[in-house]
Amino acid sequence: GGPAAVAAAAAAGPGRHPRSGGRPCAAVLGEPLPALDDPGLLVHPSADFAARALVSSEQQYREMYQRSIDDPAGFWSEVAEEFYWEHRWNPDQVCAENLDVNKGPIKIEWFKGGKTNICYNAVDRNVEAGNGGKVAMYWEGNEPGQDGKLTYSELLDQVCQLANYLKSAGVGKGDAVVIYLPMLMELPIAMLACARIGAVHSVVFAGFSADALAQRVVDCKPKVVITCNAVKRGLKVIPLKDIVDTALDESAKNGVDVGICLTYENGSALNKVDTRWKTGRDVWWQDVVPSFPTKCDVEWVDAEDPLFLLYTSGSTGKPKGVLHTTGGYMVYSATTFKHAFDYKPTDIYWCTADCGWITGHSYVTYGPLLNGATVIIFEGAPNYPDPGRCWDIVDKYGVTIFYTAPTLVRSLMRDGTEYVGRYSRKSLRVLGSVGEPINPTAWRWFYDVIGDSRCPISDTWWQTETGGFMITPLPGAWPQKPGSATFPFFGVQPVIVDEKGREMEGECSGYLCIKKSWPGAFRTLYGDKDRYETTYFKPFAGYYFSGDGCRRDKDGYHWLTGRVDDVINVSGHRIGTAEVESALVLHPKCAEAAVVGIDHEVKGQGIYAFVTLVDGVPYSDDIRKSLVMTVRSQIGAFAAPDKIHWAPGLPKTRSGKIMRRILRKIASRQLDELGDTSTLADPGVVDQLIALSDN
Ligand code: 6R9
Repeated sequence: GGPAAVAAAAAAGPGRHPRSGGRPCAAVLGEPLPALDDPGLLVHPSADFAARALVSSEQQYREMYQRSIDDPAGFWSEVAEEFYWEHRWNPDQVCAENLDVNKGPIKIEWFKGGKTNICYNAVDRNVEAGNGGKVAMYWEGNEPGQDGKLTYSELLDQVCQLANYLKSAGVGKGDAVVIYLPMLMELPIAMLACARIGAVHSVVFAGFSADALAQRVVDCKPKVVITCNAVKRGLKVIPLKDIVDTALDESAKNGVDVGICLTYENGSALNKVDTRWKTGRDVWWQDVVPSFPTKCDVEWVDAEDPLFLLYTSGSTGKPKGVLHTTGGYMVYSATTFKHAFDYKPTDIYWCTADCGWITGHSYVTYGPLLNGATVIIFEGAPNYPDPGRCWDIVDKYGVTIFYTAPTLVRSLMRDGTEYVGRYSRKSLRVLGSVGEPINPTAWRWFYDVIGDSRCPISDTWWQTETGGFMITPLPGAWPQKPGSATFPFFGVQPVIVDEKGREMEGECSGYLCIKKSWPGAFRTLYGDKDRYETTYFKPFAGYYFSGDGCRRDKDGYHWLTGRVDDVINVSGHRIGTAEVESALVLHPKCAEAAVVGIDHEVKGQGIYAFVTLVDGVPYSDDIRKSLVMTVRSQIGAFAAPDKIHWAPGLPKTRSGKIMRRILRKIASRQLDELGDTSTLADPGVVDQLIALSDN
């Protein structure tokens, strides 16, 4: 692999190679990618849709795209002008960057010298423009019939009250606030309140376990943690406050004492009296926040001041705190939202993602509100009380843009069209997909059945690190190919490189990198600049390395083929194999663990764990269950292994490196493709593992 690969291997830590999954040519979910010259492949937007679209032809896109590449400063300045800046950026510092580790430290800066506030732009600006009476959010609870809404004026009042409370609690500019909430309106309210006063929010997905939450709290040392007492998902009540209590005890043992836990009473899930309470630290949201004034001055912050931290998985056990700043992220999340969904002020927009992930940051909260859109916040589970719930919600609110993940599409596809047919879905206009490659079969079902072959699908490729869409259809501008994310967004220069980091032209397949920065790019990994540079910029000097494989066809369409590092994508959630391994080996009976991803019909990928037990411990179903429990409590239920494969020994090289390539083949039962096993210290373990496959 050349110097780049060596650097990357070093970055990934001992015994790991970032591209050990290396399968940039792989098909998605076992489905072969369509033949490149298949004429039936193109799916055109209707003439009517295209005629009304913001970008209505490939020609128009090409001109705008070319301009964005030839004159990024001019292009992005014009976009930035659409927002309110308390102080304009320095015209000669629209963008300053160095993406080449050989030329010094990595640096990305946008709109330097500018002062603004994203909360002001997302909320106040809409009220001041006369749209205070427009609904900003509809909230749909877990139970059908349970709902609420907030206009932009009401949202502003609530954000201000919470912002004032936070200030009174001693939270100031640059302080961290951890938010551990389910999909209540209070979640985006909390994000916006932090942004308003210049505090840095770190939302932790409320499906993470106490240990995972504690780890994040210890890393970013928040002044306040915001949570609620409980949430109901489907028929299950999840006592979030108990989880937070455990996490905060754990953090305190690690030297991080959080002084205040602001707890929203989610009465429909659990009442006050049944909620565990620590007097002195815990405060009921409803007891304090409503008494604060509904006006709160905006803290004007520098374009490059941090906006939020969001932890994501990488190749090693420790989650990475991806840091986004204010100005560039604001401009980028807003403009990508507008174009990729061809947003119109009359749209009703629903993104099913949770605000605990980047999709919920950029495309539930910031992107839509910056455009003055009406968004739906859904607390429940998409198949509760039955698999028709999504379409019930679509009809109830007249949803026009529906943005979701392939895993949900596949799971609803499995439940059959009967539930879909009960609802009209006539309001739908644009569909969207995110989180993992969408296999052509799921794409067709989404398009034909959900969208009645009427709604273009925006298959948006992007990452926590990129802040916003990178490769995405503009729905009215060009025909789509089911399964392809199509072309780059304005200002984005994707390149496909080979092992040695050489850019490939035309039809090709390799590692997806980005040349030049874009406004939404993350600026660092919190507290770990070294890891930032080593993970993303050292593997291929001069480029941002995405960790994904990609193929480009002869028409220039991009086909994402999945991660090429040790990250598994389960239902659109990124999970590091090392994280799961670290969790497993915490089990007292587990000696060693090796985790690989396997194709999974609904989740996209499933987690397959090989474990060796400590000497003399026999494998049993109880052990299996408790191993799975360990992962649930270390990370969260969503990371629970789908399969535990007991391994008396693991295939290792003579230098002790686990050969994951072989484990992947055994896990997917591709036994005739094991390849060369002669370099193993003990080739016999392979046969032994195969023999134990069905245990
Ligand atoms: C937004 C988000 C990022 C990883 C990324 C890639 C996969 C996301 C995709 C996609 C193919 C798409 N991914 N969208 N792969 N097509 N439309 O999901 O962020 O959680 O950071 O995950 O997800 O593998 O590298 P994040």
